[in-house]
Amino acid sequence: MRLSRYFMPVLKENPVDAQIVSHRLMLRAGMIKQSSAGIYSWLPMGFKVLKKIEDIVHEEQQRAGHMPMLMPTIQSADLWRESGRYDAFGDEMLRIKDRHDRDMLFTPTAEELITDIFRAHVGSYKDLPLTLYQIQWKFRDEIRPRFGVMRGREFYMKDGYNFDLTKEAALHAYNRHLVSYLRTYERMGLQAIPMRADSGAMGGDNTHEFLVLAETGESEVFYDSAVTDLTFGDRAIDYDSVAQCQGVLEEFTTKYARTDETHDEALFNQIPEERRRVARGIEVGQIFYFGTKYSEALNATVDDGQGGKTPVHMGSHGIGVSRLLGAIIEASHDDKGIIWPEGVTPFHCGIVNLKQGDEAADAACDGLYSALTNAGLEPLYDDRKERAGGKFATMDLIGLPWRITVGPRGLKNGVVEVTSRRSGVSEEMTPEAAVAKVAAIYAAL
Ligand code: P5A
Repeated sequence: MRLSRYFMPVLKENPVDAQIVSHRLMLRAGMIKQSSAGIYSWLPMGFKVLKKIEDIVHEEQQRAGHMPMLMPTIQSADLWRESGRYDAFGDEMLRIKDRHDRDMLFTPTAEELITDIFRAHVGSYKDLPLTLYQIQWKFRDEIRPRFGVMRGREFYMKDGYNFDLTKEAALHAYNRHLVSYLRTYERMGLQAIPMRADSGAMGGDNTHEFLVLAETGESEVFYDSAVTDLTFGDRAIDYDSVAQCQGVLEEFTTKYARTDETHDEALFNQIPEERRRVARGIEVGQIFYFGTKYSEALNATVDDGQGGKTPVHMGSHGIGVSRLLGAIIEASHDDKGIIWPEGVTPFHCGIVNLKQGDEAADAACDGLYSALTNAGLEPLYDDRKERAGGKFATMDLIGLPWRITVGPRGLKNGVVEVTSRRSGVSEEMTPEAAVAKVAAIYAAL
């Protein structure tokens, strides 16, 4: 993409109403525009990152054996009356009436609807286990929408639902989700720590939230600093293996890590003092096992193979896809702007032409652009007639992990400059070597 043709309405000034850095940077980089409180338009660059995050979520869900589908955003109130949550959800639910005066709502989550689909089509234990998921817009009429996409009213969520014959099988689904979430967040360059939490409106006793540590986080968290040493890495895991998933769960959840809702001061004080941490975190996901709560309420049963009918055991599992943009920026920025992790960057690298209109510089940039594109990468070429300082400031603000700088002086010696956004370190090399270097970095992901 040529920057001269791209719609990226960068703001020069700091927006006054944005209280946290991720919100400020998303507005300044022209990624989002507020349309009303807690509701945003996703401008091309914001949309691109949203899609990259969504792609990672899809890949990791399907790697774990979960099936993608899509449910409507507008639902009938009837199902929610059946489960008892129509009233229980309270003012957070956006209630709508259609022209026939029927009660409808904008989905805040979809346990009821998926259970209705299940009961209509699945009747036998032989069809289990089953895990379905979607990535779909949700609406919660939050009392205090704030921090941009972090606490929106309209937000994008991956929501998955497992159906199993027994509690043991459903707990395996729970563990499998925990493992796949660890992988998912790491691919986005994030450390998200599973912490014991409260199940709130979803119900059930088993639940973990995934938290990214950040001073601006809305949750207060308490943990043993040893949990931050754990990484999932690229270990091979068989998602069907009960033992393997259980092993990872134990590794990642045995040490003390809890949100304030479940914090236990006496237990916390058993951790050696130098490892006790009280901090803040951003909740980027949550997994639940709630047994037969919805299957009993909505009568979702299967024949158990022994002549009886039994309600299925269920859980649900959410990832805050749109919130993740904010969380990633909170975890990865400096005073000049965003620093995208390679896994989610909107463009793989920037090309800065120091002297637009100079024949050699223009030709070298065009050559780099096609070589990078041919290597399967997407460069953003700053071809504007602007001063070098302004071009660097824009690149630093939007945070592409790699920048190739091209100028007449370097070209005389046959070199361009490759700069890492994260370290700020620059290296001179031939244009061919620059393409090979950037291509190799992304090939290794
Ligand atoms: C799990 C999936 C659920 O809704 N039902 C289906 C379960 N869980 S949850 O914890 O309430 O939400 C899942 C994740 O969605 C994100 N999230 C939000 N993101 C932006 N703005 C909001 N107002 C908002 N509310 C929830 C969080 O990341 C949460 O973990």
